[in-house]
Amino acid sequence: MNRSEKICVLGLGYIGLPTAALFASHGYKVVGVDINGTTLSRVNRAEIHTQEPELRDLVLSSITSQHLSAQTSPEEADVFIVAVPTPCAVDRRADLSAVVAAMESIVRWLRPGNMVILESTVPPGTTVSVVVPILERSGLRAGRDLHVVHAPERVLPGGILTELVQNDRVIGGIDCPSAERASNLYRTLVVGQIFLTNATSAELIKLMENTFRDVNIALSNSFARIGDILGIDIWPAIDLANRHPRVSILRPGPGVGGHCIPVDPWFIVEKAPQESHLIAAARTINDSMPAYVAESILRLASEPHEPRVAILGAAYKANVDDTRGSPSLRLVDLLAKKGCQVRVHDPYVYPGVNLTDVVEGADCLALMVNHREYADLDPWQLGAAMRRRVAFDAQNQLAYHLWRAAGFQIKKLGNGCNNV
Ligand code: SAJ
Repeated sequence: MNRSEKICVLGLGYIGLPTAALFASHGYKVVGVDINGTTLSRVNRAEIHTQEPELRDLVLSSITSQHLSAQTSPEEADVFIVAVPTPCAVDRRADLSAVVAAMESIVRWLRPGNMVILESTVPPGTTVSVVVPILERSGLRAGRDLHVVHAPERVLPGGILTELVQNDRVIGGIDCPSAERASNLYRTLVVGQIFLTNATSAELIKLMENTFRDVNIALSNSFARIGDILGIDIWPAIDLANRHPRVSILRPGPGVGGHCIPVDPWFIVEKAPQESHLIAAARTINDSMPAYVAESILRLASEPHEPRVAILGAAYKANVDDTRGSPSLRLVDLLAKKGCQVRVHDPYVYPGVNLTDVVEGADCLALMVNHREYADLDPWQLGAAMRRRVAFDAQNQLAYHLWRAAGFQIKKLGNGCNNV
C-alpha cells in the first residue's frame, strides 16, 4: 500500500478514532469526519476522554505531526473508511441511517480507483444491496471503478489499541481485487493474520462471533437460575464442569450490556427469523436478567417495604466507564419503579463519589459489576454505615465468610436459597 495515499475515516467513535490514529501513526494522511462538533474539537485538541492512555498519546502525536485532522464533512481521498454506529431500532431491525448518511456524504467525492470500506456491524447483505447502490450514484461502477469492502472490527473495549493491532481480521470484498487491496492496507498496521472472504460472509461472520458469546452467556445465566431453583451453588459447579477438556462455560451475570452483543444477534434474526429461535431465546434470557436480579433483591430486602438499595457498579462490564446498555442502569430503573430509593456507586463512571456515602443508611447493597476496586470490600466498614446488613452479589465477588462474620445476610446469583 502506498503510504502517500489519503484516508478519510467517517465516524470518530470508539473504533473510528483509534483506527484513524493508527493509520496516521503509520504515515498515512488521515482526515477524520464526525457530525458531532464536540467530538471534533476534542480530537483536534487531542483531549480524548478514554481509559486507554496510549490512545490519547497516539491521537496527540498524530495531530501534532499533522497526519491527522478532524472536520465535519468528507473531502477527496483515496480510501474511505466508515465506522459509524448501527443501533437496533425499536422493531429490533438494524438502524442503518448513519451508514446510509455517511455513504451518501462521500458520493460527490468519489473518484475512479477509490476504495470504500465499511467497518460498522451490519446485517448480511448490506454492503452489496445498500452500500453499493448508494456509491454508484456517483456514476462509478463498484468493482470496475471502485473497490468496496466490509472489514468488521473485533476489538474488546478496554483493550482497543492492542486488539486492533494483534487480532486476526476478516476482510470481505465485493470482489477479490477489493478484498486484496483492503488486506494490503490493513496489513500495514495489523500484526494478526488477515483472512479474505466475500462481503456478505464477512458481515455474517462478525454477527456470528457476538451471537456465539451471547448464546453462551445465556446458557450460563440459565444454569445460574437453575442453581437458584435446585439450591446448588452454580459457581463452583461451573468451575468443575469446565475441568472437562471440551467444556468452557462463561460467567453468569446480571445481564449482557454494551452496544454490540445485545444488538448484533437481532441482525441475524432479522434476516432469517425462522432459523433463529435459539438466538432470539438467548437474547430474551439475557435481557431478562436485570428483572430477575431486581426480584431477588426485593425478596431479600423485603423489609422495610420500600428499601434503600446501594448499587455497586454502573458500567456495562468490569473496569470500563461505558454505561451503554448497562444491566445495572436497568436494575436502577426497575427498583425505582418498585418504590426503592436507589443510589449508585462506580469508580469509573462516577469518579469521586464516595462508597461509604452511597451505602449510608442503605437496607441492601447490590454488587452488579466486578470492578477490580470491589475485590477487597470491607463488610465491617460498609455494614457500619448501612441501616441493615443485607447484600446481593450478582458477580460471585464477595468473600461470603467475611460478610457473614460481619453480620450480613448475603445472597448471590445462582446459589439457591442456601445463603439467605
Ligand atoms: N458477560 C457476561 N459473562 C461473561 C462475559 C461477558 O455476563 O462471561 C457480559 C459482560 O458483563 C457485558 C457483556 O457480557 O455486560 C458483553 O461484554 P463482553 O466483554 O463479552 O463483550 P463487549 O461487548 O465488550 O465486546 C464484544 C466482543 N465480542 C466477542 O467477544 C465475541 C468484542 O470482541 C467485539 O469487538 C465487540 O463486542 C464489538 O464491538 O462487536
